[in-house]
Amino acid sequence: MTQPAFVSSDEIRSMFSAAMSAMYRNEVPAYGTLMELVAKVNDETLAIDPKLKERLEETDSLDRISEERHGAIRLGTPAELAMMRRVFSVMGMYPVGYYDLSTAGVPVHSTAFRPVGDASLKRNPFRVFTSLLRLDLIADEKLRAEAEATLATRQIFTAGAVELTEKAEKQGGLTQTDAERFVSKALETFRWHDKARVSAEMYDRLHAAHRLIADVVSFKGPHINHLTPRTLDIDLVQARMPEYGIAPKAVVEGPPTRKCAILLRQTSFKALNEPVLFEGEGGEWTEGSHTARFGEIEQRGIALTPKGRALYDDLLNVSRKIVRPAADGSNAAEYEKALAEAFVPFPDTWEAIRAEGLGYFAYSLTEKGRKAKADASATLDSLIADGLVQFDPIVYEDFLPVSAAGIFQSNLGDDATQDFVASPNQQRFETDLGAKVLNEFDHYAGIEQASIDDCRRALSALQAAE
Ligand code: OOG
Ligand code: NI
Repeated sequence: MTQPAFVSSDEIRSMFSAAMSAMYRNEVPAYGTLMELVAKVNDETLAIDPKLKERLEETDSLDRISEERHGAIRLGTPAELAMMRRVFSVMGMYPVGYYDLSTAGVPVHSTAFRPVGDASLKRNPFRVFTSLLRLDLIADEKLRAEAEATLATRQIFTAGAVELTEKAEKQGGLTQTDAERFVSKALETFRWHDKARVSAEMYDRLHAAHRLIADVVSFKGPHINHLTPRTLDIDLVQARMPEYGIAPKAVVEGPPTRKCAILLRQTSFKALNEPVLFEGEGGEWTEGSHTARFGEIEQRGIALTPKGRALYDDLLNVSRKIVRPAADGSNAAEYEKALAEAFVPFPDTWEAIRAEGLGYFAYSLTEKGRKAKADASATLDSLIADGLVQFDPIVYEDFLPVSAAGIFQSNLGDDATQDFVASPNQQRFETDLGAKVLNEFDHYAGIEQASIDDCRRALSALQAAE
């Protein structure tokens, strides 16, 4: 008997992100408008920069350029997090990185479920920034107990999604028919529900403790709170949002505009105030509102080494000591100026970034290197100097805690800043997750090393062929 063929997990992720995009555009029309603007700016940028277009044609699939790169959800319990890991695993998405956001006044810690490996990222780069609410940071014990009790009685996964996840685990994959069913059943978890599970009175108390707590505890599931396409010119999209009737957050998060893009720059439009219904004691529904969902854009640059990242963190700190971006945008221009000035010490050529060991690069043989009788044991620097080996930046595929906090804050309202005692607890997070998260630096270093090994192997083969 022949086994029915399984669909690849990359394919399931592609189906899933397409379904999520369609659902979100339908639920949040402003997001559809943002997508149009992003596609237009990407087209314009490519039209005036044929070199960029050529490079993207070689390294990326140009036709998918404006597709979503990430989304985000916020979970309420360890059990939800553990099950979510299994669901994402079916789609080839694994937990990478640990982000403690308590330091930034947001009572969550997080990871990003994402494809690892070049081929999977190229096929579809979709990832989900996933946060777990930290009820241990709620000071009010009574409220904490109530929130816990409320969360304990919800089931965010459909029976079909659970069943098909188990099936995929047992069989090692899903057939096309099962994969399609899985995608539609898994999607339900991310849907918006306008009927709250708590009374208006409880919602108000949760909201007063922290707006994020109300967002996680009050609803039937962890509605996707934003999706994020890739833009080739984030400053231009930010500047044009108002023309399209959408209100951008005050400033772009992350590094300043540079020739050599580093890490990640992101901005969003402000979360919308949406109608929700609360059930009264007599079973009647009363109208209220909730602010959670928005749209975001991102532009990615090179992954930095621990040394590069430390320099980035230092310079960001320097700029924020000079000007802290105000939520209302009133000092946006000053902030941008301070940020640009603070980053002057960060080299802005690939050669210097490489020479100083600040970024990760993928190495490959040049045209000349592919024909040469080079000494395979020569140093990398001399192979580069001889024009035999070239290097390209490895793209940063993860997130930045300070930026993430900025995105959270701008969508929680200006009054939401709150101090928590910094208390990263990666061990607790991993216990709840039921797995260890991948260390992002090890991951990039591994990609870099593999590319160097490939070069040496190819050079040795050429030498041996003499
Ligand atoms: C997640 C915010 C983090 C990003 O792009 O840094 C994030 C959230 O608001 O739930 O998505
Ligand atoms: Ni985001």
